[in-house]
Amino acid sequence: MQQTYFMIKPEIVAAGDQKVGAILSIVNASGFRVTGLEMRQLDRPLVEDFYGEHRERPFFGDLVEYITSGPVVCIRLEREDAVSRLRELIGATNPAEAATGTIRFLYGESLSNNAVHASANTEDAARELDLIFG
Ligand code: FUP
Repeated sequence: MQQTYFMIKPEIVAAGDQKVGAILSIVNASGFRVTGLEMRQLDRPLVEDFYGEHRERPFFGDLVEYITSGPVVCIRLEREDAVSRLRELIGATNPAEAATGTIRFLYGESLSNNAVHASANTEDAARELDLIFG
């Protein structure tokens, strides 16, 4: 069993429970078990740390602004090969390039507003779960 971090981003939470519920249903139907779940508004220092690898990128300021703009749903997921399976399930970073049926294909609006986050690798999963859930 492996754990990964999944996050439903602010524009989806702001759109209401129906979209949040639909995304959780997709994840659940794909064999993931929810072992932690919390809706909360993340503060700026935490998000700057979370996305620290992008600190020097031109989009960093907007990214931090967006993720801190409203509540997100923070989720710990568990299944076999959870990290790579969840990345497959969410699709490419840019929804315009995401495979048909993936979560970003279905719910992403743009590269910056791409509905969800999933840890990129096992090291990031451990780091992100520790940052968010302690
Ligand atoms: P991902 O791991 O798929 O979430 O993608 P990245 O870690 O490369 O990027 C993190 C977030 O930064 C993305 F979800 C969206 C945002 N981003 C931009 O806004 N512009 C870019 O050019 C690249 C990423």
